[in-house]
Amino acid sequence: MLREITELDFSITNHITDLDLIDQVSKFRSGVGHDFSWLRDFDDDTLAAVASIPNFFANDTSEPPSSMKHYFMPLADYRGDQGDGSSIPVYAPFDGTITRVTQEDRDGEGPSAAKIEITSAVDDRYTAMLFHVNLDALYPSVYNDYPTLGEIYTHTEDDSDYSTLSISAGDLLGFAELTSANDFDVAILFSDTTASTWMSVFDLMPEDLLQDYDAKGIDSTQLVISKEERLADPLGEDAWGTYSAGDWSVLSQEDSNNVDAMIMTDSTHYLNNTVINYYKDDADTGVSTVVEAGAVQITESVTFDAVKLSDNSAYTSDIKIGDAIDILRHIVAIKTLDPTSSQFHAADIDNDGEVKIGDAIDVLRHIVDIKKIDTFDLIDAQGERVTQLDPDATGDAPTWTLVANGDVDLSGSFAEDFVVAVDLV
Ligand SMILES: [Ca+2]
Ligand SMILES: [Ca+2]
Ligand SMILES: [Ca+2]
Repeated sequence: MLREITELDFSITNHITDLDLIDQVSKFRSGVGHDFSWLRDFDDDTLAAVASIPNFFANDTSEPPSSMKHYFMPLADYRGDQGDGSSIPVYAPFDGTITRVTQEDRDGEGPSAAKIEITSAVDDRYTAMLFHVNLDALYPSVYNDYPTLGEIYTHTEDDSDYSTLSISAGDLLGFAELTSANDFDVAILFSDTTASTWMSVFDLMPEDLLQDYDAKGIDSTQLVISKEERLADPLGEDAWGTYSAGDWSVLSQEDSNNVDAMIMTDSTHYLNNTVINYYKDDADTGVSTVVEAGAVQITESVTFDAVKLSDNSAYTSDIKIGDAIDILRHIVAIKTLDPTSSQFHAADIDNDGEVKIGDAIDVLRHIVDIKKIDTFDLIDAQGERVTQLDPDATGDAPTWTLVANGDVDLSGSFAEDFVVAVDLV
């Protein structure tokens, strides 16, 4: 289920990696890796020493032990024995500036690329931290490293050989270091003058990016374990270091590859449980597509000018005199229809691209039962009528809306069994 559509105070604008290459994502406040909440094991002297270092760590001591970041585990071909440091891209989630780069080791097992910190250009309270990245040569390998902290940490001087600290959302920062490793990780620190706390990148993700996870079967709300849930179900000492399925969400890679288009009946519902038949010049082309929860697969190429639904009970038509009047009003320019609107496409019954008297007559004929109108248009996101299925189309699956010809005021309705709410998919 998609999160309720709400205005985010701040949002990321780009995925941090290519979702087609990812098998699993760990949950915020999971038991993966090690405690990553606040510096509960630091003594007071050390805490005092790090307090003045910007974006050192979260200091919200109300958090129970958990991993307040997300680990991304690539597909099996790209991790562990098959892992390398040059296959899984890491992208900048938002516009910003590199504020720190440190060289990492992985759980004390030796060098493991860089941690890069990017502070937002829009709101500098937000800093993304991306771990284990083999950075592109554009960026410094060390920048603004922490000061030496007694025996705990030794400062490294800045790398002066770099081209830029300026980052745009979607910039390729480098590739995740996955040689003999299973995952890489991402954290977001929210830091104002009084407090700093870790946030889930999924709580900052706008709807269009969440939909890409949704398309892979990921319910993004399940990627965040709330503080209340974690307090009620604390992680034991033995939680760390072993794989636990409950800590991860698995992306479904097969399903998404099979979805070529999504069919909606209105802005909040997908068509469901039926078959679309494709027509050209009033004749059935013989091509049809099954629709399940909006998703269709396109396996054949066809040119068409209208579609019909195989199941007559899916839709209750409501073509009345008011629809004819809407067409006449458009013709005499009393109330013109925007040519990219569903109403216009509904009014253009013969799909010749114009709304004319012949369309009004078609509606009247339907009303007096001389000639039934039972065709629909498929309208793309730009408000254009779709006229072709292309099985070789690449890129994201387009979303098309079904519009009933003749029903200019869009008063017809789909039966409950044949639609599904967008947020339930
Ligand atoms: Ca039409
Ligand atoms: Ca027409
Ligand atoms: Ca109507």
